[in-house]
Amino acid sequence: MSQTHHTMCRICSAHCALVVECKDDGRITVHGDKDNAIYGGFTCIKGREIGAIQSLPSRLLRSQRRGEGGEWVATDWRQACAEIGRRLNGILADHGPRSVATYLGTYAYFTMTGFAAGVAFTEALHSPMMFHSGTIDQPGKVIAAALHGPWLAGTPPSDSWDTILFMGTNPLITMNGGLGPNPSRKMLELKRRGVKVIVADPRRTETAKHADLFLQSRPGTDAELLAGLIHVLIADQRIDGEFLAAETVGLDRLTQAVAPFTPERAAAIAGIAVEELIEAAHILGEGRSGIAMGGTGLNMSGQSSLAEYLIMTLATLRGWRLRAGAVRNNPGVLIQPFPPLAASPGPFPARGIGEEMRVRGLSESAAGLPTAALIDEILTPGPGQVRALVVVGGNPLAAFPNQSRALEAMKALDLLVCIDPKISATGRHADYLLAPKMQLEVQGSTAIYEWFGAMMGSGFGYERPYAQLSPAVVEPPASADLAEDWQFLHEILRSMGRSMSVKPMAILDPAAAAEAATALPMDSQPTSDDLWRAILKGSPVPYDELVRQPQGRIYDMPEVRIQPRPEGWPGRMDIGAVAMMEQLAILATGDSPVDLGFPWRLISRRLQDVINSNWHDNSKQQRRWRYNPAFLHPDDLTALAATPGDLIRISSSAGAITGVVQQDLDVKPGCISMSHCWGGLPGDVEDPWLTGGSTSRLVTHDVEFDEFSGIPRMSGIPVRLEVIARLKGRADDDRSAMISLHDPQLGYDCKPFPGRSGTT
Ligand SMILES: Nc1nc2c(c(=O)[nH]1)N[C@H]1C(S)=C(S)[C@@H](COP(=O)(O)OP(=O)(O)OC[C@H]3O[C@@H](n4cnc5c(=O)[nH]c(N)nc54)[C@H](O)[C@@H]3O)O[C@H]1N2
Ligand SMILES: Nc1nc2c(c(=O)[nH]1)N[C@H]1C(S)=C(S)[C@@H](COP(=O)(O)OP(=O)(O)OC[C@H]3O[C@@H](n4cnc5c(=O)[nH]c(N)nc54)[C@H](O)[C@@H]3O)O[C@H]1N2
Ligand code: SF4
Ligand SMILES: [Mo]
Repeated sequence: MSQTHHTMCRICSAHCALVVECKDDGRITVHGDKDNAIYGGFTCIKGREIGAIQSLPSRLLRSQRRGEGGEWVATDWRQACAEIGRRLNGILADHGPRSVATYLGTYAYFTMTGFAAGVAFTEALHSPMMFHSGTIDQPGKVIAAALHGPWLAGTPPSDSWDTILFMGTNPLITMNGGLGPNPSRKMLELKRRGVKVIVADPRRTETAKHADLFLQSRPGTDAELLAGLIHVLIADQRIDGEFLAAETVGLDRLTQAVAPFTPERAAAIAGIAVEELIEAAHILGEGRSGIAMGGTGLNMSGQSSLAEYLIMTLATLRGWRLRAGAVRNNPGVLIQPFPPLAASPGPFPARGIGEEMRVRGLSESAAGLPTAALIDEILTPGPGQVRALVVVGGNPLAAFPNQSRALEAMKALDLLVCIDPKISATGRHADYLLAPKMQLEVQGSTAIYEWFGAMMGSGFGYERPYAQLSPAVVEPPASADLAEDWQFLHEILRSMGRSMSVKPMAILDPAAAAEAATALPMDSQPTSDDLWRAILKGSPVPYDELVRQPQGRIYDMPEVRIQPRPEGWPGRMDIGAVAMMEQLAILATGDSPVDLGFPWRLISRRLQDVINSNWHDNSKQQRRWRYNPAFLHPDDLTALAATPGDLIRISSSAGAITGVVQQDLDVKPGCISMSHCWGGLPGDVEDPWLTGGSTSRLVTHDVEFDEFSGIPRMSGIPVRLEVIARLKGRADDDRSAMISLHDPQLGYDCKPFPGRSGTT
């Protein structure tokens, strides 16, 4: 007899519906739920391995503290929390609330409990220093919304689209915004309907292979490319004049600011043919409904806020906004969406809204605290210096820019605590490792995906009133001593004599959410149910109804129609935001800076089978790649006199790493495409075939950065390449065949490797 349970995968934002079968012998199998109306059985290898990753040898089954001699000592988790509480009390008493910071990473978001509790924890300490991965991801989205002003009704539904523009995103693989859950099905559907897809990316991505027009643009030129497209749209009068007159201000300023970006000039900067730019503008200009969506590539190449602002502005110029009278396709199940109004509240402050950083003139922005500045906040002495860091579901030493400086920062802390199921790169320098339960062992919901949808419009989230809330489906191993991520934070606060008040994430309006916060009991251990009720307080469908449908469903909801803008409503979207027009004026003055000596550009990308620094050690997820190859166009291999399998040294102004060369016809010549969050730490003996290389080590965090969010240039990084070891023969797995060209020794043991080293 086996038992079947329903749950959802929380490994990436898509939250696919899963069926988990627990066999009598303890084995579990996982597959997509074919009966699910939204996903239709769609999953990826990561989700299907969700059971396997819980029993990897690297998994921590007990919390650990650092012993006298620096060794790890297993400890009762409550005991560890009490010790952490004592040390935090000491640091707070000596240095004040600003000395304790939190960093909420990917799995704070995807568990959602980590995020809600992380916010509550930081607030309970009265610390303003809550950092999260959003400001080293796509912070330009929120900055753009602030400068431009959101459109409350949202974006038009995908069945009305005839045009899509993707820039620096590959949603078919990453589930980033654009194609929703089950993106391959959506892409086929859209293509069948004749929707025109334009993709701008230096790499012909899996998504780009479906494009009607692929612009193989140069990294770091999205703003110029967008300015050129907008130039043509305005010149050809391919803009929705009536909508713009009624709902926006700033068209004159925009027209003037894009004037220098003639199609010829913009195309030359972007490294594409002028005919391609004009064709793209024509496709966009014909489109009656659609979306324009940027991703991490657009945000990481030095133009985050401006490029996101221009892509948002382009959609507004075309009038791609849901209008009065239309039916809202998802009135909200777990999350209260913005009011159904065909109106904008207008711009809101993009920066300078909260805590000032002590460095580089940065401050809290609409996108949160600038995470790249956390490194300096730890390393810069003086009042307010950060001395303790609590990391929830994140891995700063893999993910933060400038790995060498980040390492110095982690080492400089008086106290580093990681809530993480493994000893991550960051965990190696922690004082405490708190071992959490993993996804199948805890209750979960699809709320974070709906939340992304409510915040960012269609292409994220669900287009139907779908939701899933499921209980834990398996017990943790009998020998384990684990707690849920939020329980650690509650227990630390309890030991410190503090209270914990959780704001509902179901309510988007910050003031209303603060009003509806739930104070958790501190004299007893609250249950998961207590926490989820607090997170989902105010959900359009009541919690008690949600728990009755653990397999997820589309709810019958009353129809919501978009209402016209109320009489006297003052807000208008600003398509000529002065700060952005100033940035355009600077771009218009000259060519991009020349990085002498660093002729190649290292561009970011994601690998299909792993996510960030996670589960690189699971054999089924290593079938394609065991490491992060350095993908280069064959022309560049010729220029370097390199063959696939050779080792190259990749150097930037910040540092150097070693990469294994792979040939890839899809990469733009002059670019080297490599995934992030691999490699060890500076000082490690790194085997590029086993650990890969850390692209963060090539990033400076304080030289070129976005003035709003502080995100530095993490893609389009100027680098130099040099072959350091060549294959003797054609056996590209046989490492005994490697000959070092420069170093007498490669620094690691070149034993032959079983199995192939990967295929494209
Ligand atoms: N399989 C898998 N899925 C993931 C992840 C993962 O690691 N693996 N990570 C998750 C996370 S944390 C996130 S934030 C999302 C991100 O989702 P995406 O943003 O879709 O991520 P990428 O696939 O890296 O796509 C970025 C693209 O930008 C291109 N690019 C690089 N520089 C530039 C540039 O200057 N301009 C333009 N136009 N393009 C550029 C790259 O070639 C790449 O194709 O994915 C999530 N999903
Ligand atoms: N150079 C470069 N740098 C980048 C990027 C890039 O493209 N290029 N991408 C950036 C982006 S988009 C992001 S989002 C960041 C990623 O930033 P992070 O979120 O800091 O990094 P991850 O590697 O996702 O770390 C997740 C950690 O959570 C742990 N974890 C897994 N499951 C659970 C769980 O259930 N509970 C808890 N508590 N922990 C869990 C994992 O073991 C891992 O250590 O990196 C950024 N850095
Ligand atoms: S696409 Fe994302 S949510 Fe779906 S199975 Fe894969 S990792 Fe899980
Ligand atoms: Mo991310």
